[in-house]
Amino acid sequence: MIWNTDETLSRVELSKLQTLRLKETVARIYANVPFYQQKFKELGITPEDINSIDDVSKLPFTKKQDLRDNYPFGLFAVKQDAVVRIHSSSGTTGKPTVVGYTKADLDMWNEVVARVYTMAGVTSSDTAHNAYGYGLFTGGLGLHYGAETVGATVVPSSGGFTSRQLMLMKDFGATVLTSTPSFALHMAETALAEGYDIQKDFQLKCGIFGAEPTSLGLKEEVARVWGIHYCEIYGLSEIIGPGVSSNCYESKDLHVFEDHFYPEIIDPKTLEVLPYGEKGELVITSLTKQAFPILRYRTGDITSLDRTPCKCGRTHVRMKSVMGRVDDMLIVNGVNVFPSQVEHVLSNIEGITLNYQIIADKKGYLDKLEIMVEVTEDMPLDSIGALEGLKKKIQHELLNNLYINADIKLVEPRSIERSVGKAVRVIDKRSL
Ligand code: DLL
Repeated sequence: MIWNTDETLSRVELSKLQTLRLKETVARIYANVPFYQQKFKELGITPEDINSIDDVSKLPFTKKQDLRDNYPFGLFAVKQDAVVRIHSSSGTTGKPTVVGYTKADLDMWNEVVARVYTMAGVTSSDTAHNAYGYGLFTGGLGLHYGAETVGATVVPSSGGFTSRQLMLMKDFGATVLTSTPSFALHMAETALAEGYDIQKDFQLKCGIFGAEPTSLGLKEEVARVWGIHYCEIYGLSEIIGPGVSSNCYESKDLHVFEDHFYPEIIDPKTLEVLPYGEKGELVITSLTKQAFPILRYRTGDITSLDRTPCKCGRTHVRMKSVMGRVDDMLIVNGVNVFPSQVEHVLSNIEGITLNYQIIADKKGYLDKLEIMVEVTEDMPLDSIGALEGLKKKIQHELLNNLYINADIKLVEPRSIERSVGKAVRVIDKRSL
């Protein structure tokens, strides 16, 4: 089923709608946000220069730092009395980035998340157990109201308290699980350790997972261990929260809800717009947001776009699952290391789980990389021979596939601290 016929507009109709909405957004932003007035002046453009959706490339970029520089409400385009909700990103250092919503923005957000649930096959007959964190993070409330919009029963459990969550999931007969992929895996491990029979005790049919980069191996593991259909959701607070894109039953790539969020791919170094199919940084312009409209936001996420028709009937462009982040790349002794690539290599090795942490440190003048990985339950940690063999295999695969030289530390199952929100995959001690 398709939630909204706007998901199937012809490309010509879609382009007309995008043009109309872009012009409205640009006029509103120019009239109300001094930051953008200044940017337009620097580029020598006015709203009259924007006459078609293709003119988006004339507009200025927006970066995370711009939100910080205008903390907290400097980029809002409406007066405070029209703002009905605030969210913010956690940001480990400095000020968080703050975003605001009018009533109309919340309606639009609920609408796009309802599209996601519908893509995953969720209807009013379902019970959705929502284990995304509630609060300033957009995951909890975003997935919550989308589920209510399709009429599903929502259990707003938020993160943490894993044993209690499992009890509720079983007793309430949840058919849908919404959480980060790493937390879904942690829930399954806990369920097994507590003696649940996953297939008999739970009635899950699908899960809607996102908020963190995830390898195909980890996705397959989540789907396998729970015996469910894995649906991916992508989004970021600066654009709306979860619900910017998601995948249908026909494709692993994610339809971007282009009638609200206009995507481009750029080369992060030259800032040049790249053609469809090429990999680069995803940039998004909001087309309908009121409180916090944003032009050409540089997401930092690496992906590519595909405009070929999808069997599901939706015409919206598809993006590949995020392959990594422009700023997540570790440079270790000159070699570029993407955590998602490490995860991919690990996912093909038997005897270990996908619970791992990459620790970068200094040894004299050189960088040193340690990868801590949990072994599987059946791997005897006291068998020195087996462990040495496994360590060598991991080292060999990392070197062969990614040119990474790393020390491997094998640790017991469930010994790496679990996060209730996004998994912490990298600890860079060099910058401490
Ligand atoms: O993570 C919104 C969200 C909540 C998405 C729940 C999906 C589910 P932020 O905290 O602002 O918002 O973080 C946004 O998370 O730029 C990506 O780097 C990453 N991210 C989000 N979804 C995915 C995904 C929420 N499906 C940042 N795959 C984004 C990979 C993702 N990375």
